[in-house]
Amino acid sequence: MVDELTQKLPLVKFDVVAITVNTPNAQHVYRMAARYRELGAWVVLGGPHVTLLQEEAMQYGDTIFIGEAEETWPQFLQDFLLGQPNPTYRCDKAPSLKGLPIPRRDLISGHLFTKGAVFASRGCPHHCNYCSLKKIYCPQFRTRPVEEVVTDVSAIAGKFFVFWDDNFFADVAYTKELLKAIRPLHKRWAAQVTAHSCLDDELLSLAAQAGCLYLFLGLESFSSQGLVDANKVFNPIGRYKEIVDKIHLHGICVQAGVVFGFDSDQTQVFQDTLEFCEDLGLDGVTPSILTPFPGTDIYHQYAQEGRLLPVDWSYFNGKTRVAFRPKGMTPEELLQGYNLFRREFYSLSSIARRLAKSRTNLLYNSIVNIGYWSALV
Ligand code: B12
Ligand code: SF4
Repeated sequence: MVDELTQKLPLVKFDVVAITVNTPNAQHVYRMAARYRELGAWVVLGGPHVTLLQEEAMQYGDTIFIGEAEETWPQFLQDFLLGQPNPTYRCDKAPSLKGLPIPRRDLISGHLFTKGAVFASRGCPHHCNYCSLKKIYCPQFRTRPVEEVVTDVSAIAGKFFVFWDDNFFADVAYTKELLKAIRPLHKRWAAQVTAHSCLDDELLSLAAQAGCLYLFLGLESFSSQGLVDANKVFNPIGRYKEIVDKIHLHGICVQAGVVFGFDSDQTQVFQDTLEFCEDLGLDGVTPSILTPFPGTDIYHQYAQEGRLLPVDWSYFNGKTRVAFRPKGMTPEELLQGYNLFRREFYSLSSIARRLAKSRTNLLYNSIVNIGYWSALV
């Protein structure tokens, strides 16, 4: 088990090399796959990019996995041991999330992000048009049995972990039950949720009692038209302030996701967004550049309109490059505006203004914000 964020790849001969491919790292993975094939390994590719672009991935792997692999991976291992692996394994029906093995976290080296990752559910009931989730998972939203999630969380050695569910509050009744069950474990955690579910005071109170440190809210845009562009009209812009205040009242920090580059965004969007974020007293923002991942509605729309730039997959990282021609500005203006927003939002003056409003977990919050500031100066 190798995580390239923290480890170097050992370039020696293995029997099987299995790699997850996301769009921004696809070219890199294909290069690594070629090297391992030269060394004599059977290379297996799976993950979002493979599921989205099967024919492309087939050129680089000996076997590819399409979709979820809980049931197809054991089948592959059996076939491989018999010397008859198939070129393709496809998930045709949604695998159950019951009885999943507890991850061997002892095999993970170094990185806290992955050592403390837990999932309670899979999928999301919404259909935002820039999100590839509906294309990479079977359509049904599913949850794991509460007691199995408790066992999984208990197995984490450290105090902190992240629920990496795409929408942790998607099934409110299930989440409430789970929160009550993890409360006695006395851990601290974070999760990604949709803003409107945070109008539920009982849910927030249970989250706080169960050790929630911060919630990641996909606010995405402060313009109604921006949310129409994103097919995310369930985000109640008019109630953002009420929602953020409620979360803070429960002693939980708010990290917001914001996306720049929607069709209605003009260059003024960066300054406007900064003012909104400061006004809300947001503890943190993860800004992204809109990215038309293959398989998404916006990918098809921009392809039809001739707005995809002739660039390779490394441009699809949402952080340092632009992969399409926005409507209301040039690609260069989008990248510059995004960078300006990051610098301004994590400037010392903005940090001071925001934390004075938030007054939540001030020690933790100051350390995180100063960390961002020092990374940018
Ligand atoms: C956790 C996470 C992160 C974490 C990763 C932490 C870590 N070190 O693991 C962080 C925050 C760092 C991150 C970063 C990014 N992420 Co991310 N992330 C996720 C998230 C929420 C969960 C992934 C996960 O672990 N799932 C749990 C595992 C068990 O399931 P799975 O990955 O879906 O895999 C299943 C199948 O795909 C298959 N499978 C997967 N890999 C393989 C490999 C083999 C060999 C086999 C057989 C099967 C197989 O089997 C699994 C079980 O069924 C997903 C959303 C999602 N739900 O998938 C987005 C997601 C993967 N991320 C995405 C993106 C865009 C990014 C970023 C570009 C964001 C950004 N702008 O910075 C970066 C890029 C990182 C990179 N270099 O690739 C997109 C990818 C889209 C795409 N086309 O590639 C996703 C799908 C989100 C989305 N809604 O679109 N991410
Ligand atoms: S709410 Fe989040 S996870 Fe769900 S479809 Fe929209 S962007 Fe994807």
